Amino acid sequence: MARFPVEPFKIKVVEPIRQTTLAQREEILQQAGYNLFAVRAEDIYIDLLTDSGTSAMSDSQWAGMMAGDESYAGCRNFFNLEEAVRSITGFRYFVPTHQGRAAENVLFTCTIEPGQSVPSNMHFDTTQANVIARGGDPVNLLAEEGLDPTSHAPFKGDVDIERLEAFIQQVGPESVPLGMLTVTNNSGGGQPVSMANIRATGEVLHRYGIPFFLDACRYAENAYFIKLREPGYADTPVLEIAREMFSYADGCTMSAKKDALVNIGGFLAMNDEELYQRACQQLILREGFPTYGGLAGRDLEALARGLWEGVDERYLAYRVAHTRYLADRMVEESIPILEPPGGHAVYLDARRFLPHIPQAELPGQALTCALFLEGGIRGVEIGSVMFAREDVETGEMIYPELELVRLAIPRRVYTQAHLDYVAETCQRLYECREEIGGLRYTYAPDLLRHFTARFEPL
Ligand code: P61
Repeated sequence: MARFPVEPFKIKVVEPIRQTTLAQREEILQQAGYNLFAVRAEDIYIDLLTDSGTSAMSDSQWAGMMAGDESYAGCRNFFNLEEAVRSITGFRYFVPTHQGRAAENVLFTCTIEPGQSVPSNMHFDTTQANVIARGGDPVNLLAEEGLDPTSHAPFKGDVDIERLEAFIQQVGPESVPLGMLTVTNNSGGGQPVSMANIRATGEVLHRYGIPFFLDACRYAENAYFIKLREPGYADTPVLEIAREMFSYADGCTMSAKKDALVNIGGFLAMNDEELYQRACQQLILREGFPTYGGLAGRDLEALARGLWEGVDERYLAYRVAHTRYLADRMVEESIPILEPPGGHAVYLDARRFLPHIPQAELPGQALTCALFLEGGIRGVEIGSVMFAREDVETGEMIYPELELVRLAIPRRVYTQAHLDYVAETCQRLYECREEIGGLRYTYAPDLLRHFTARFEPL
């Protein structure tokens, strides 16, 4: 019997993948400086680096690509997208961007002055880096449960409302140009934020006159978790849940490469007309004219259609259960993962997987490399390489509380057999975990270090 809902689609186009030998992988890893971002995708067997831009598009989306109108201004696909964005988010204004970080860049350029702070449950790395790039301070105020990988709390993406209010009072509302929530919380295990918490965040921020933006790239998965887990929502359609989530916010940044099922695209949406006008100026400077914003007409069309497909409940039921299937297989084998699993990924808990490697020796990165060597699988470290920061006063490294390896599941791409292979590879690795050693940097850039850093085994 199938262990999770049968895929609500069938496969029309396939792309071959190939396994390499251990000797080849050793050579590849060494050449890549022990950083899997530097490995060619063709040398990866199962690619779980990211769920971003890696979705399989539907036949409707591909058909939409052929209906792309490549006019510079006012192409018809923009209006299809406008209808989808307005209908789903309810925000009055929006601009397309080429991806999520471009929306962040435009928003923060319009809002943040040097020295100001942007609180959130947990910023993802591009958001954090874009706040810092404006001279701002990204502040994470995740509620405590979210930092405990073993807690089974239903909404481990919730922000700590009391700390949020205390923080605003401490720095003064004039130092907080906006507040954010990342739904679901990608840096903390893909955990959802409850409706109650989204509502309360809006109330606190608005009490101090501070605008509230959602980092909405996985809003549909978040909405589906609300349906599954929050009392009172079991019979509410996901689309309505999503609309309610957005109704408490003043705008959102969106990387459409996630829940809108496209390979490229994003947008920035808001209610404030004056902010919209300034965003248009920034957009023209950085991305393009406001009816295409860094995308081709065909991409706008795929995005408009993908937004609707992303809130389809049969798809979401399959999606969340598909991820859960991999997590359950890991738990059966006692492999330490962050529980419960998120919507888009299973996160290995590198601290408990490799307790013999101290954070200074980068256990998450070491585990990422070991997984590639063992089975040609590519995950991504979400731990010290991505987030450790130097204390400006003492010069000491501050390590993040969570040391994770994320196995992100591309949407509509891999089958149950692929996931079985991943679980079996992790199981083999777990059995010989004591043989895995730490790493040290041979090169580490200042900003978004993990993309281009290089390492060597200790
Ligand atoms: C990901 F290794 N995420 O999860 P853009 N907000 C949030 C994201 O998850 C996110 C963006 C904003 C990626 C891609 C990625 O170091 C990495 O469309 C919650 O990628 O610009 C992206 O959206 C930015 C992977 C990004 C990374 C940075 O895999």
